[in-house]
Amino acid sequence: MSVTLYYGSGSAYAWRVWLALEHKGVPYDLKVLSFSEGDLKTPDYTALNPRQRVPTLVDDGFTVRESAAIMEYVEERWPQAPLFSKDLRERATQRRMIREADDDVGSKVGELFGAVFAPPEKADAAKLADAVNAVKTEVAFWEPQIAGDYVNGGAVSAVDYTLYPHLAIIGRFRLRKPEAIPADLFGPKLAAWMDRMKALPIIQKTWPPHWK
Ligand SMILES: N[C@@H](CCC(=O)N[C@@H](CS)C(=O)NCC(=O)O)C(=O)O
Repeated sequence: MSVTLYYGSGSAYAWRVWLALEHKGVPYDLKVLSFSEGDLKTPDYTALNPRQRVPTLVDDGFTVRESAAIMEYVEERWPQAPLFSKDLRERATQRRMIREADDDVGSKVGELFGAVFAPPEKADAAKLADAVNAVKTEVAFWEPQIAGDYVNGGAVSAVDYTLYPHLAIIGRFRLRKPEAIPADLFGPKLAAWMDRMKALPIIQKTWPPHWK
């Protein structure tokens, strides 16, 4: 069996797949691609992922792209250490959360990324404040949904592995522009969940290399 994950440091989408493989204890080869060196644009990588994005998973010659689809593939291919609930309705809720994490959290955090890392000539304080507020409004949706130590209750799931990478990058924004990111951005439950997630050995092991 040969499993290869094409990954890019700092990509929330690639990180969740790395977490899924680690969670399952699947042996894999991690290929770290560099965005700035053009590794995603090479003909070889484009053949695997015509959209030139990470992540891509290759399992014994079978290629899957799109991180949510990869997670579902990993779950079914290696059923040990489940990432999703066995209960139909709980699973539907998990999939809804994953979709919202990608579409709603991911897009708003992406806008904040653009505002925080804008070059000086494009820096726009009002746009930055709007982006912070949009993230604050979005994360408020999650505060009442934290059901226990992890988002769905007592066990870590695909939802935690999806949401955490989208939010962890905000720590990087804080390093770059401490004054722009309010201390109370996350509610108390979400903040405690973030700390719990960060302390997990699996998160430490997969921490984006260029953030260390
Ligand atoms: N919907 C895709 C999104 C993947 C994506 O946007 N990846 C970004 C990194 S976060 C990427 O590879 N961008 C290409 C680039 O920046 O050159 C998925 O879930 O896999």
